[in-house]
Amino acid sequence: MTANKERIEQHIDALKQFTATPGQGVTRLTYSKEDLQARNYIKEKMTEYGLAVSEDGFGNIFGKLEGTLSDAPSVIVGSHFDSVPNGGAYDGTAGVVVGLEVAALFQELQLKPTYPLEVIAMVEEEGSRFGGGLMGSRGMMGLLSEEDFYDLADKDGILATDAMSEIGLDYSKEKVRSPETIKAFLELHIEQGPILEEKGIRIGVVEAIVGLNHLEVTVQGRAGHAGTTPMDYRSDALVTAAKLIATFPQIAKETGHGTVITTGRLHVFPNGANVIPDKVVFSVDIRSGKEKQISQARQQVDELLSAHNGVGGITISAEEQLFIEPKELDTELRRLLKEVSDELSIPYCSMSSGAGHDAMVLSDFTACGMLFIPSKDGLSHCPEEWSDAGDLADGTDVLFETIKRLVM
Ligand code: HGY
Ligand code: MN
Ligand code: MN
Repeated sequence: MTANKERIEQHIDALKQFTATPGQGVTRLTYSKEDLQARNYIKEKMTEYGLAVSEDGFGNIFGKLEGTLSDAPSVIVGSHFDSVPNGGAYDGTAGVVVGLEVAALFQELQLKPTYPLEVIAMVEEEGSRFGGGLMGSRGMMGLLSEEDFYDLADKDGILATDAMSEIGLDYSKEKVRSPETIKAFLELHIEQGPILEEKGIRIGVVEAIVGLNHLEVTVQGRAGHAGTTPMDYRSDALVTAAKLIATFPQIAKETGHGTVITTGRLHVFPNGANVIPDKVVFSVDIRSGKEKQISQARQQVDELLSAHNGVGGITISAEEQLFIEPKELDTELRRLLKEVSDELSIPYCSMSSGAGHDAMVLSDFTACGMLFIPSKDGLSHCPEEWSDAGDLADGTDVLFETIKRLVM
């Protein structure tokens, strides 16, 4: 039985319509109108494929096919369905669509599993609205306390709980899932890099995922008139922020191959062309496959910030939003994914992930396996992000076969 490429394509095409920036990529922020549209579509398909649909207190969506074994742990397949601003149609969504396709194949073949099969669509993996990232999976595994969740607000001060109520979600529902209820988690994701395409290989079996450390830095200066304030009377927050950010590439280089540091988000206050910036808030995203390199880079960033703190009327503070060490994925699942790829004569290679994924959270609680499929030109987190539906179908076939062996 092979996956239905047309059905996969339909899901991708349908879901990419749910964007706040039509014509400029997919912007689907958590608990937004676009989230609700995608959520309703996913739940409708889950029902159509014979799954019992539920949502937890974070708004993660579950579609369950009961097994013959009562109270048995589930094999979960899926990914996240939120996006970065002006992102692509495949990041996260591809994994949810493949999960739906696996369920559709179980239905078509009238397979009754021994262990339950669950398809999952998680919220706020990107952290685009509420910061941090991996929120749905961290929350589900009890790593985000209820009070921290209730304090979460977006940059406009809208509470996550209010945003949930706005789209009809009930945040008082059960949030934490006990690890005993999960047998394994499998996620297909686009590679988001150039390796598979360059090698001409259609499947990547992920061995490990980089660790990451997210900070938010606030540089506080003093506002003033752009015309009347002499240069040596200024405490210009943006000039200092620019000096800090410009130093990061050097720090990354010094801490060794594979360390990357990115500032992707920056807000200037009050953001007037004729006003000396009073405050700048920016993100720092440090990653490496080696935990030691992350700590070294973080130490150097901290030293840089303190060297500029208190100089020329500027104060600097940093808040850590997330730290996750590098994760190795489950050995047995990696072996099984390779064995199945071989049996299906689908060429694969082993690789590690430079992107973070929900699997890195779940891997502390259950066996996790990940598959990559090629990204055209290695592009992702942009409207040009594209993957071939044929590769998605191949990935589905490997996942379907692997999951069958885990649940039957
Ligand atoms: O940032 C990441 O690596 C992922 O896209 N959230
Ligand atoms: Mn992403
Ligand atoms: Mn992703």
